[in-house]
Amino acid sequence: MKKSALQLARACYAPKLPEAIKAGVRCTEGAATESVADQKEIAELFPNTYGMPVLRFEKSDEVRQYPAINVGVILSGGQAPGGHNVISGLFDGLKAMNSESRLFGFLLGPAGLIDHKYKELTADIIDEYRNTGGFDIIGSGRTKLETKAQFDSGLEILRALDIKALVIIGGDDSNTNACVLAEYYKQINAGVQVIGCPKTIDGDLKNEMIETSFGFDTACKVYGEMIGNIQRDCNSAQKYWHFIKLMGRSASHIALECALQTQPNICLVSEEVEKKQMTLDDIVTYIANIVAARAAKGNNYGVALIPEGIIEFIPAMKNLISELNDFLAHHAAEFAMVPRNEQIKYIINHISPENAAIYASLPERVARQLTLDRDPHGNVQVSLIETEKLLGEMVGRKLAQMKEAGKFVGKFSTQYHFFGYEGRCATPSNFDADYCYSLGYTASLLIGEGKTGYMSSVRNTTRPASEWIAGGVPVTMMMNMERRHGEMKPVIQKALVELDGEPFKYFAAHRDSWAHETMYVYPGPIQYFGPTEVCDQPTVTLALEQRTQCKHGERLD
Ligand code: FBP
Repeated sequence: MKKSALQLARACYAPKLPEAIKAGVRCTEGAATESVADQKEIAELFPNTYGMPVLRFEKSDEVRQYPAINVGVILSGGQAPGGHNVISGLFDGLKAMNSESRLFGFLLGPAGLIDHKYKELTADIIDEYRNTGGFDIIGSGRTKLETKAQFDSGLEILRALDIKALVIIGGDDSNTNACVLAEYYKQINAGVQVIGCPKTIDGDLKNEMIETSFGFDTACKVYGEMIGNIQRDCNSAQKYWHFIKLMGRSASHIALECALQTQPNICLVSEEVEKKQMTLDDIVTYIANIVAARAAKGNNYGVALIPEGIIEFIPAMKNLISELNDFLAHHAAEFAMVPRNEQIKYIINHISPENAAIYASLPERVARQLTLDRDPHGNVQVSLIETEKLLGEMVGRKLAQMKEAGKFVGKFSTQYHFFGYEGRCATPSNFDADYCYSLGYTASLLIGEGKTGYMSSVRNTTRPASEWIAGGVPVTMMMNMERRHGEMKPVIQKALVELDGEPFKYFAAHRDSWAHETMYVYPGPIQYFGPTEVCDQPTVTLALEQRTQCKHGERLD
């Protein structure tokens, strides 16, 4: 297959590993752990995997023999740059322990395990995919691995292939399911270890022991480049307001990181909207006031970042969506029969008066988008709702009123963008290439130690890779009980943007000057070769969280 010059050069890149795991290792154990909340309930649900210690790998001169082992790997959920390097790190780690070990990839996500679809990942296949973006080496999928029947079906193929360990690369839900699977296989003595790896561009699988999920770094850098380009265009023509929606199903980490990288005029943060109980009108007024203030200085242009999930954080919209979810779940067939031109009226007549009033006030396109097909979990698919257009149109209406009242004296022309899929399969940045390879390699070491119910963990990531700390964190440690589909379930706590965290505090302290002055920063494209301060920096979010200096060091004080 034809390859670009960068693909060829990138294939030769040797990802950096923590010094401690480059050769022989020994595994040290910390104290027993507890779940972040609901300790009693989680301990009862996970009698075999609860309370295990945090593990750390340290350098050792001891020469150890590891038996050959067959291992399976699954990519679960949305794509994130670096998945192929997790697999290549896992492969190299297994081969370094015993060259007879074999790796099997289950195809198109957890469904591959359940339906027995797999392929062996040999050295030539792995070499094709080193340092590349995407999940196409084996594909990914969103099938939820959660029932006993699925676990038993999986066990049949694991036994047939003599697989003794399974690595699940996924987000919070997939790792929760990995932990349930680990517990079940241990309980029935299946002899299969299960290890998780933290993936998602959304950046919401993180905690004290998992500093960041992989893919967040690259995806944000891709979006940061594109936002910077738009800002240059905007600053050159000085005639448009650009409304840019950014992926992130729930948390606003991506939008916030992009704002820290590019200093746009506006960035909404869903978690703040919820905390301040803002209405749609509050948000529209906030944006309109900034547009008017810039216009008063002759600046009829600007850039506004909008997190994809914001709609569900506006309390009134959240209620409306939840009533629509319920209503459509029970009346899907009836709704499907309603002629298109009567659908909006039909919904208004069938939901509560307060939600009907909000629904009726929405632009028709958005009202329709709220009734589109739900995802497999019954949730509205936020990536299909054009929130950027909703806000842009409502701001336009508000400005027209302000103009009549003599409070707006400028022009307001809009351009709309949605950045999401563009960044999910990008060639991993050096950070993600190194981080992912280290996560995969560490997963192989956890397998070598006979561990199960652990997530591969690589910490100290704002330091050079050689100083990174590799180990394992019991997944139960990250869990709490949450209501899901009307039932209390053990799940990994989702990490939303913390309003008292350093990244948001830095943003909040600067956003007014970014709004009223034009202080755009242009990050430019990801650089793979060159000086370390250009190529190897972590995200601004991570740098601020770890309170270290980063590429914008002088701006972070
Ligand atoms: P994961 O949480 O599975 O990593 O996926 C993240 C994400 O990219 C979200 O940002 C986005 O809302 C969603 O996936 C889109 O899903 P799909 O790929 O099914 O359209």
